[in-house]
Amino acid sequence: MTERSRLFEPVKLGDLELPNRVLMAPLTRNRALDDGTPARMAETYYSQRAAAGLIVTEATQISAMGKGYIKTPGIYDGKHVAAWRNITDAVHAAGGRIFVQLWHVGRISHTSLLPEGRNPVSSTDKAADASTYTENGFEPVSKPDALTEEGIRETIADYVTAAKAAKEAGFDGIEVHAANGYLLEQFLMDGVNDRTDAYGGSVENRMRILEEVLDAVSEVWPANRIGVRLSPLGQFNGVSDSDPATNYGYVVERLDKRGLGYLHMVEQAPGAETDATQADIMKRLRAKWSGFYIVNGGYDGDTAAKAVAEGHADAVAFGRPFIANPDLPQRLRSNAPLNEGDGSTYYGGGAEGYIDYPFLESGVPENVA
Ligand code: 8OZ
Repeated sequence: MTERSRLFEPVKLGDLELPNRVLMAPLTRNRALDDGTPARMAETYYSQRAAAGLIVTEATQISAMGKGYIKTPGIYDGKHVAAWRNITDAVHAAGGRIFVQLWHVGRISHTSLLPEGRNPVSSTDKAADASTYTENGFEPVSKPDALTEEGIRETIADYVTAAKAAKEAGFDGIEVHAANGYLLEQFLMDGVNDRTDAYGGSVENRMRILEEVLDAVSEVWPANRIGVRLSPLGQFNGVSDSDPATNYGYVVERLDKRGLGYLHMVEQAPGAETDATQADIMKRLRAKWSGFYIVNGGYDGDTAAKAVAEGHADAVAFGRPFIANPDLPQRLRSNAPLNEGDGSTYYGGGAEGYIDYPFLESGVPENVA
């Protein structure tokens, strides 16, 4: 077994000092108000988890058009900012650090979730083979309209609005969600993007919107406070790419030139086994990144420590284990048993399964620096 202590060596992420390499992955929990204001109890939820080296919030829509599920939070108006400010204050008071994940779902939405019943937008006008949660339960997503170039410009402006709101709300940084089948991945992946303009065709063109989003939010945040999340092997939400090694090789090389805070790689979907070919692709992509590298997907304490010890990753983001174990770093450090998560309360509901998972000893989060 690799020494678990490798996970508890402090590390610099840009100018931020992380006390450990056990990070909290973004986790959709569907407990926000209908207008996108995070619930009050999110202050408790996030501050309970402040021992994470870094918290990345649940995916948070940058605009009303960026929403794709019921009860997800937003970060684009004053009400959102005020509620998030209370959350970031609570996390900071508990000794933590927190980035907000900026999200636009693209075509993974439903007309009933969008302003004036509008169609979702995407790189394409073809509907995804996917479903989402609406007021009527789990429903197939609606057919999107392909964004016009003007629509792309408006969307980028929405990212800037959200990036500014994130600053006002007291976040330590932002993560641009370009993974898991949502808008930016709908552009990146050649199995979805069927455009013939400057935003489709070559991988250079397909990543243009991501580059423009990053250029735009870099006017608001220093590059080292901006992370990007990718899922090159992802097939979630109806996406596919014919050659992730080559296409994402290009994407990672280009992103590496920006001096970003980090690259956050979703290496595998929950429950999916990565085969040798896929593991090899992820290794090759990793080798193209010179900055801070976060991995996510199916790690436990031992495999995470090994990834850090071998230099595969600087830090490991844990998702489900952090839902059920607010003191996950302490538990991994002491090899303590983990609480089991209750899948029926992952998405939606109240305090149960959200802020009532027990700590090891006391209810007081303690930093593991
Ligand atoms: C689970 C349910 C709904 C959304 C992602 C934002 O996969 C999500 C998500 C996950 O990135």
